[in-house]
Amino acid sequence: MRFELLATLALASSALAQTRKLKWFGINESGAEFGEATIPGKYGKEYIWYDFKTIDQFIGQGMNMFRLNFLMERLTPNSLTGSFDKDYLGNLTEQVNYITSKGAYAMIQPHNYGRFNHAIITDTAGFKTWWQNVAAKFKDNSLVVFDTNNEYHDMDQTLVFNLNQAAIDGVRAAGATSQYITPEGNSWTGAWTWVSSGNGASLVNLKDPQNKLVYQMHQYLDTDGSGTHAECVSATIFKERLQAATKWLKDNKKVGMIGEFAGGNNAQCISSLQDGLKYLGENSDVWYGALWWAAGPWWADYIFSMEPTSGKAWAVLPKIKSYFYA
Ligand SMILES: *[C@@H]1O[C@H](CO)[C@@H](O)[C@H](O)[C@H]1NC(C)=O
Ligand SMILES: CC(=O)N[C@H]1CO[C@H](CO)[C@@H](O)[C@@H]1O
Repeated sequence: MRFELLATLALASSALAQTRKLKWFGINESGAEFGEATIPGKYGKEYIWYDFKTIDQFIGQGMNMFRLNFLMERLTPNSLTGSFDKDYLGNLTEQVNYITSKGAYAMIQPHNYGRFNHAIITDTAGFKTWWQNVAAKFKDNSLVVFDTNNEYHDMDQTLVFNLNQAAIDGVRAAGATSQYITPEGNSWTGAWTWVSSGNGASLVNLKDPQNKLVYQMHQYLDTDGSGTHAECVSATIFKERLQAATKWLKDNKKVGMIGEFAGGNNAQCISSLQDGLKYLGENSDVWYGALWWAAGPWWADYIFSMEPTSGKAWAVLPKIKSYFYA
């Protein structure tokens, strides 16, 4: 009996390790974009990269995707089409190589809100070149995912479309053909406003010759959806805020992912997180997965910090991780 039980448990845990319900389960690694008021800033003073040991800890918890936050101005300090800063590119590359050597996905994510040096990017040709140059460095690594930009907002919708299309065209022109690309929308790419904001009607027309677009949306559970409060509106708010976007994905035969989500470590938020993740799993034909916001060495006592093992949200992980598995 005892041995049978152990065998059953061993089977259950190996099944847990093998059968993913959602393709992607991961986290935002945040720190290399810190200190944005100081460009370029110094490594270890204004900004920081990510600790490989914590990446191992997350992989040990079943995560398989890391969204690597960084700043475009630090990667190409002079202009969109300028040369790379060797150290910053070296650090980014080292992170990508470490993560993908473990079999996990690394998302290259300029945390720029559609801006460069604080001005909205209007040079779509330059943006295409930026992406072509960046993608050329990673074109042979199929575990890399390219995120066109973090959270466009307060921008002309046609420009947001054009920047996403320029990024896709730049990545493919670099010969990076096997990788997924995640377009993001205007209005902070919110899932709850994906249709009402006009993102859906506009971005449905993006074209990728490789057909590997995964629309990236973000969703927080507080009253204003900003992710700045530990409290969640209700135990079902996550699912409710995903419904219109889910319908849009299905109606248009697209796939999406939640690139940022979080809630405080309290009973209502935990219920809501579980309910929303369950809903994503039930709709895994159109949802590829979800990434927690956030980890990184400098978050201190931030409400959503999942940094192992001192982060306030580290204790949330065991309560949500099973929802990523069948
Ligand atoms: C990372 O950046 C630091 C300083 O910014 C630099 O000294 C170091 O060589 C970089 N690492 C790599 C692998 O390029
Ligand atoms: C929702 C959230 O936590 N947003 C944060 C994203 O990261 C930047 C800095 O990297 C913060 O300023 C935001 O508050």
